[in-house]
Amino acid sequence: MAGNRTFTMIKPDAVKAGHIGAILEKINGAGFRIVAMKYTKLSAEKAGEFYEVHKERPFYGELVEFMSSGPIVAAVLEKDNAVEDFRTLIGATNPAEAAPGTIRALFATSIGENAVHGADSDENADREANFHFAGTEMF
Ligand code: 3AN
Repeated sequence: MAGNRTFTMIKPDAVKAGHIGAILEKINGAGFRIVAMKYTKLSAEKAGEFYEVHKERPFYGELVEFMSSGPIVAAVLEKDNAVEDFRTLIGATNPAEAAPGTIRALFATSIGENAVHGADSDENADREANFHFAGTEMF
């Protein structure tokens, strides 16, 4: 059923700051169902592979280093219109521009360390979910 799943990560900054519980509460409160979830740490190689689309961007090295700097929570979420609704829930990439009450407005500290990732299309949600989870780990 295309269109009803998205992929997210709670990033190392938010994990380190102790925000896992509060962020999951916002996610559940917004009506998302957890399909898959794991507490894990990306190697620099895996982070580089995950963010391959940003390889030519000037912040790529910094992004890979940050995303492999500590544990993360990776999850697949389900809801009608999941990708778009989750992007609305997390707010703009730059927390200074994120709407009040969004996850990034509440928990992110900078454009680079912005608390959560949200897939930006159904196609990427699918690719990212399969990058982190086997079919037998999604329920
Ligand atoms: P989003 O995460 O909102 O989809 P993208 O896809 O433009 O934003 O960027 C992916 C990730 O790269 C962001 N979540 C952020 O961690 C990092 N990033 C984006 N823009 C910058 C920037 N100008 N400087 C440093 N890191 C950035």
